[in-house]
Amino acid sequence: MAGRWINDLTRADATPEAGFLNRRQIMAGMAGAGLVAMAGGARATTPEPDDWDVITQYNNYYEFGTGKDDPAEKAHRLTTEPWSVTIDGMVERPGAYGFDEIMQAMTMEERIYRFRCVEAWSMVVPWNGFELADLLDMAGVKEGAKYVAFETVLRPDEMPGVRFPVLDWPYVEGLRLDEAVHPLTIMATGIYDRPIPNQNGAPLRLVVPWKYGFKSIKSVVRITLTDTQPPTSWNTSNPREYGFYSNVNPEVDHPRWSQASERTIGGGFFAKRKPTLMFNGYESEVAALYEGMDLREHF
Ligand SMILES: Nc1nc2c(c(=O)[nH]1)N[C@H]1C(S)=C(S)[C@@H](COP(=O)(O)O)O[C@H]1N2
Ligand SMILES: [Mo]
Repeated sequence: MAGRWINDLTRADATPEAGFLNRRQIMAGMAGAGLVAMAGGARATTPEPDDWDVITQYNNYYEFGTGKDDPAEKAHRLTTEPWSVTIDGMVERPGAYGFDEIMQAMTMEERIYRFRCVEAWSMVVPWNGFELADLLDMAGVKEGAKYVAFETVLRPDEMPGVRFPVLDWPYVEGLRLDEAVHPLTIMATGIYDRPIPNQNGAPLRLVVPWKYGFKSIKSVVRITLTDTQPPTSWNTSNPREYGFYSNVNPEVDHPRWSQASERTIGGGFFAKRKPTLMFNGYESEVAALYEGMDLREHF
C-alpha cells in the first residue's frame, strides 16, 4: 500500500482573509457549543462562520432536491444511527460493518483538500476521516478485483428528492482499485473536527480530491469489489457529459460550459475566477495513475 500523504494546505487556505480577526473574536465567545469530539483526538478548533456556512449550506445532494439549499433544509430527516456499510463482492471478509466498529478501527486524520464541483465552483474543506484503503483492508481485497463500486442509502421516506427521476436511484459511483487505494482518497466523517452534517453526506462519504465533486458519493451503505467497471449515476444519466474517470481537467470542457476556470465559493464574496489546475492541483500525486491513457477519451 502507498505511503501516507502529507497535507500541503493549511487552515489558512480554508479561511477568508476579510474580517478574519473580527470573526475570530466573535466565535471565541461561542466555542464549545456544538463541538463534538472526533475519534483519534479532537482539537477544539472553531471554523470561521463564512466557511462553515458555505460548506454546509451550498450543497449538491439530489436525494433531497436539486437546489443548492435543499440539502441544508431537508437532510436533517435522514436517520444516520444506527449505520452500517456492507462490503461485499471480491473480498475475504464480506459483511455489514457497523459505523462504530469502523471508527474504532480507523486512524483519523484531518485532510485539507481542494474540492472542485463540475459546475466550475470550488472550496477548500478541512475534512476529518480515514483512508479508504484502510477500510478496504478491513474486508481484505481479493486478488483479481479491479474496481470499487459505491452506493448511497435509498430511503424514500426520508429523502423527498427521490420521488423525481432526475437520476437512477440509488446514487452509485465507482473508482478503479488503484484510485480507490491511493492515499489521497478518503472516507470523510467530519468537517472542521465536527461530525459531518447530513447535507454533506453523514455519517460517511467518499472524498476524491483530484476528481469532480460528483465522484465523492455521500452517505455510503455499500462498497462492492468487482472485476468489471461499475455503472455510475451521472454517466448513466448523461454519458456525453460525464465520463467514468471525471478527473479535473481544464483542457476538457463540459459540453455546456468551460472547465478552464473556477469560482471560489465563500472567501468573502471576492468571487474571482482562477484557472483550474490539472487534477485539481494534485497532478504530482496522481498523474502516474493515468500514464499512457488519452484523458480526452477517458474523461
Ligand atoms: N448521494 C449523493 N452523493 C453526492 C451527490 C448527490 O446528489 N447524491 N452530489 C455530488 C456532487 S455533484 C457534488 S459537487 C458533491 C457536493 O458535496 P458537498 O455538498 O459536500 O459540497 O457531492 C456529490 N455526492
Ligand atoms: Mo457537482
